[in-house]
This record gives sequence, C-alpha cells and structure tokens, in this order.
Amino acid sequence: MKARRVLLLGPPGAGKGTQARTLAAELGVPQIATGDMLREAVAAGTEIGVRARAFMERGELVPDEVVVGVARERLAAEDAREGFILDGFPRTTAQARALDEMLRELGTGLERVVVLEVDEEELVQRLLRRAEIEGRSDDNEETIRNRMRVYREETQPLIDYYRQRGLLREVPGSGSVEDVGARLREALCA
Ligand code: B4P
Repeated sequence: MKARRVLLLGPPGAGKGTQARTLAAELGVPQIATGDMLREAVAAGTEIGVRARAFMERGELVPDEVVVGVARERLAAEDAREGFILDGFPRTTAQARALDEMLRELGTGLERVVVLEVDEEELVQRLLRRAEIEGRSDDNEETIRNRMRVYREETQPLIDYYRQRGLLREVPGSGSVEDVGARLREALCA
C-alpha cells in the first residue's frame, strides 16, 4: 500500500515542490508547502508575511514559532485527515519535534520520509534558471548559496532523526522530473 502521510526532505531546488504537486493530486491529499504559504502571506501583507519577508529574502529560515503556527493550522484542516504531502516543513529539529507533537494530538503519524538528493552545483543551476522564469526574490546566487549552507546546518540533521525511526528513504533527485517521480513512488510503496 502507498504511504499517504508523507514528508519530502531535500535541499533548496531538489524538486520537493515539483514532485509534491503531482503526487498530492494523484493521492487525493493536500500538498502542504510552508514556502508557498509564506510567499502568499508576504504577497497579502499579513502580519505573518511582514515577519517572514526579510528572512526569506536573505535565504534564512523564518523563525520556528511562525512556521510551526502556520503548519499546525493547515494540518488540522479537514482535508488533511486522510493524508498529506509535507513539502518544506519541518526544516529544523525544533520543527520536527513540534510536528511529532501536532500529529500525536491529531491521533496520527508520518508513514514515510523521502529525501531527494541532488548535487549542489546542479541545484544552484536549477534555481538560477528558475530565477529567469519566475523572478523569485530569493533565487539569486548569493541567497541560494546561503540557503544551501542553512540546509546543511539546520535541515540535514533531520535525515538521521527520521532514519533512526525507520521512516527514511533516500531517492536520487537527478534526471527527468518523470524519472524522479517514478523513484519517489517506489519509495512510498517499499
Ligand atoms: P521553498 O519554497 O520550500 O523553496 P525551495 O526549497 O527552493 O523549493 P523546492 O525544493 O520545492 O524546489 P522546486 O521543486 O520548486 O522555501 C523558500 C523559503 O521559505 C526558505 O528559504 C525559507 O526562508 C522559507 N521557509 C519555507 N519553509 C520553511 C520552514 N519550514 N521553516 C523556516 N523557513 C521556511 O524546484 C526548483 C526548480 O528546479 C524549479 O525551477 C523546477 O522546475 C526545477 N526542477 C525540479 N525538478 C527537476 C528535475 N528533475 N530536473 C531539472 N529541474 C528540476
């Protein structure tokens, strides 16, 4: 049986968002992407958006208490009862602990964590290409390098956190979007 409560981990530009979108549609569960939610809050000028903006533009993580609040509300929504694809949350150990607690309160838990692995130079090239297409303010080379450093320091430790619990599968994230998607789906069944 395919896992339906899934977390996608990986460095910036690894393809979490790209894969989460199609996978969520296929499984009929919501994609919960804190990056997208924060960008919407920035665009709408909400209180959360005002707090998040400067961190995002520097390629820093938005403070845990802000992101945890956003994720908690979304996960408690009716449409997430039967499953969800978490994309970009958690990104720190404190967020991972908060997620454990949230899911425990909701009487559920993660079934699978997949880390998409891509070489850093390829990631930088992908994000610079995206900058030309989408013009995201955090997709310039200096900020991208900072996001990679933040990933190594803050988010990579989560790989061991989930490996120790037997939830982790490592999936190579290079190749076509379709090939990566096929590997990812296999990792959800295995
Ligand atoms: P995110 O929006 O999560 O940004 P990301 O890591 O850059 O995106 P992703 O890995 O999803 O890449 P994508 O599929 O789009 O976060 C942005 C910022 O928000 C963070 O820096 C932080 O400030 C803040 N934030 C978010 N969550 C937070 C949290 N939990 N705590 C604190 N702060 C938080 O792919 C990238 C590009 O590659 C695309 O152009 C895509 O077309 C291309 N691509 C994808 N797959 C490919 C493939 N197989 N081959 C070639 N190109 C591919």
